[in-house]
Amino acid sequence: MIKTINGERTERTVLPERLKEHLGERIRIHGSIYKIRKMRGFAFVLLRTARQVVQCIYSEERAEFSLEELQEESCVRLTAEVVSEERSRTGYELHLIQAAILSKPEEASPIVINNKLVDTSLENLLNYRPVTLRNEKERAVFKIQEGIACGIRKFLAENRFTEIHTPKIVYSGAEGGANIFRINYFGKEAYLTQSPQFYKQMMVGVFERVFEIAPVFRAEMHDTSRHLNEYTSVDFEMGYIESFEELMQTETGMLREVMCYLNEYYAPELELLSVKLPEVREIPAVRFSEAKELIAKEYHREIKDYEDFEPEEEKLLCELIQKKTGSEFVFVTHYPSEKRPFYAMESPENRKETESFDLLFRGLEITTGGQRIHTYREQVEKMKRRGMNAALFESYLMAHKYGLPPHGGLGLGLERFTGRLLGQENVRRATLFPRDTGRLEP
Ligand code: AMO
Repeated sequence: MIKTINGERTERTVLPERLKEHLGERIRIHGSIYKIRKMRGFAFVLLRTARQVVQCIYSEERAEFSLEELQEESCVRLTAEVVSEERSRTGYELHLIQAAILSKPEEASPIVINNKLVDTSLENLLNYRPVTLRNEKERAVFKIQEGIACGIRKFLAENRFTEIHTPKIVYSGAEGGANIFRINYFGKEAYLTQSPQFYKQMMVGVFERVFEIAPVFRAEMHDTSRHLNEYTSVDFEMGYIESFEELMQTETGMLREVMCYLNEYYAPELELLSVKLPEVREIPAVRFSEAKELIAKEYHREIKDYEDFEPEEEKLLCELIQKKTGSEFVFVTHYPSEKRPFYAMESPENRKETESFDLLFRGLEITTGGQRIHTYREQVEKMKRRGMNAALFESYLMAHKYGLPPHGGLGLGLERFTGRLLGQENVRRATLFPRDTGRLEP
């Protein structure tokens, strides 16, 4: 390989996605040996490349090396001829000529990773993540997750949002509750951020519309199928809104774009995982109090908690809305003030409710959002009513004190959304290296 002065690489190695353009040619390609299947007189050798598994044929007549030199999970650079083959998934296959072995594994993988599915417990799947993720279907989950994030970025950039990067070590929690990680910051108490809430609001005063896709931390004490201790939060915040419904409209547009983006650029992974993407048309909206009553009436359930949903109620509501409207998404609006953080704007017509919403998708909350209080006086008063010491939040309240437009935003859990989209029950399956109460490795 020769590197030219302007940094372009000149080499004969062909990218796997361009193999089709080289039918009949002798090429070089690199990857890992995924699977060797010996047949009578020849062998199928599957080469795992960055995105696809390429079918190769080893035959003694053609190859200038012995099949014994190849080992599963060896990294290799192969020389081969690209031959048209209808029976192969890609429409071609590689006839092997030479193989340079770049590395060999010390041991065989403790878990079989080269079958269609990794047939093991969730525990093992996560314990051996660096290898189990090499399975074609396992890694496709995270390719799709990449596609979701790219679709979101594309939509937000096109709608004049500025991408920002806010600190993860913070002086205070934004979301309330006990689920905050404390850290020792040079002798001072500090925290890992629960959300970029304060900073995205401050940045509305700077850029008007901002977004961030970044990790946040929640010291959840219980192990559930939907809680992680570290997750990726997709946050946006927009200024000069006239009502919180604008936020819901923006999220609807964003989800529509994500589906288009996945369809356009991630078809191989969608097919591999047999994913049926939901149609995003108008998303129905129902007030929280009405939703509670609706579920109680339709399913003959007693309302135990008037302030929040039980997980089962989220499932039932989604089922009901889908039956009535065909939508797999539903916005629930006007959550009780009691349950929303101090920055939530109360509804002018009923101060016990907030100008806020959640988005539920296939039985699970994936987003929380709403309009915020934007005046200093109102925000400080609400903090006082809640028994908070506003003086401790002066650096946040500086934004309000020196003028902020009416604004609001939302936070979407990337892993929850990915998991629901792919029909997974446990959010850990949509997390590369999950952190939960019992897991700090790998
Ligand atoms: P909230 O705390 O509701 O709101 O979080 C927003 C979204 O983040 C996801 N989520 C989680 N995902 C995995 N594990 C967890 N432990 C976890 N906790 C939350 C959910 C949830 O809907 N600042 C507000 C957002 C805003 O108003 O802009 C916030 O963080 O999908």
